Amino acid sequence: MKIDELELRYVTLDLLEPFETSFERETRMHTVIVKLTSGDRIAWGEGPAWREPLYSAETAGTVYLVLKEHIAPRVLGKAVESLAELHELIAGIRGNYMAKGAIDTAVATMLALERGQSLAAFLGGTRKKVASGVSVGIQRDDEGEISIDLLLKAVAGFLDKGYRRIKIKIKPGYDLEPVTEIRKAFGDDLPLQVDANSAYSLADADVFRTLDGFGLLLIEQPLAYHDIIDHAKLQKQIETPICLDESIKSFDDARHALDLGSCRIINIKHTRVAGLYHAVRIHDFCAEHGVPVWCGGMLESAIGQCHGIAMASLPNFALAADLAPSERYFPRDLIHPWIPLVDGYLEVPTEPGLGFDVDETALEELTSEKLTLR
Ligand code: OSB
Ligand code: MG
Repeated sequence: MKIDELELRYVTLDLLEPFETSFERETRMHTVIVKLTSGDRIAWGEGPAWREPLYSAETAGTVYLVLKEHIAPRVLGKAVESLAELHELIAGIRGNYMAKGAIDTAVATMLALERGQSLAAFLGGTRKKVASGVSVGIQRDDEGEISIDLLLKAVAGFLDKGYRRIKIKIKPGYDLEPVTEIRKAFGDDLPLQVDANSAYSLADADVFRTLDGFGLLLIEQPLAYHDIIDHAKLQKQIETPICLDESIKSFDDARHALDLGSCRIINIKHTRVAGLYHAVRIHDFCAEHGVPVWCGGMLESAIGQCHGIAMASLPNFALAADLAPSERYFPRDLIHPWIPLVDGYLEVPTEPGLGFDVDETALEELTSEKLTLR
């Protein structure tokens, strides 16, 4: 497959509701969409890095720049027959995982398309459907005060829609109370997990020891975004599995974390680890070591959701994903028709490539900057 042309687009998507984590409250998603042309075929990639470097060091701006200045010159005009070959071309570029993830997802989708395979089949997926979970942000009332009542209403609404698992965002001072209230309202059987997005330190171990009493599926990224040492110390002090998100940016990060006992579960976001190629390697390594993984999300567009669904069809994606239909996130999205939620599951497409049609009218309207490179 020859990489003939790359079109880069800086895209902003309004969120239906603000999404608040321990690190920010956002009303718009900023992402980069890549359109890859090879002969008469096109395939789509996404690098969903957000506007500010608050989740990781990357932003939509750096993803756009690195694709334009550093990745495109290395891959344009090249013949690429596997994801391994793509990653050889860009391996010299340090960091910039989401920028690499954007080209990786486009190339993976194109390779699948060329072989007449669905992206899921191309990656080695086996599941026919993926359980959909929902990540519920911190809720505020009209006065701007954090509201547990609104949180409980939001959770009830998602459970009504059929979502299979609830994850809530926590931060210091807002942790034991929301978990207690959710358990009171929905019972001990509700599959529930929490995500701290790096808001705590080892000095907060007591909070996590108390959370042990609530039967959580996992505690996601309690400590610093680059840490695996303190997480190992914390994991020794608590029963609930720690799940790493931000800290795992590469295969070696995953290997080191399992070596040290920093976590018992890994959240794989393919774009956080430079794309599907490394995501599958991490999946396989975790499977060999009896460590379950699940597919996280960045509130990416439906294009990125499709890449995630394909990845989450691999066998060791054992927990519900942070993947959901467009209606969960955006008033307008980039595919048409939207992915449906069926009894709390997302069906894995079997058509060649992405399995959904990109809505190029919506894409054009939501693009603030674009560039075609040959
Ligand atoms: O930590 O998992 C996270 C969204 C943006 C950045 C980081 C995270 C999240 C989510 C939302 O939790 C997951 C989703 O529904 O896409
Ligand atoms: Mg997370």
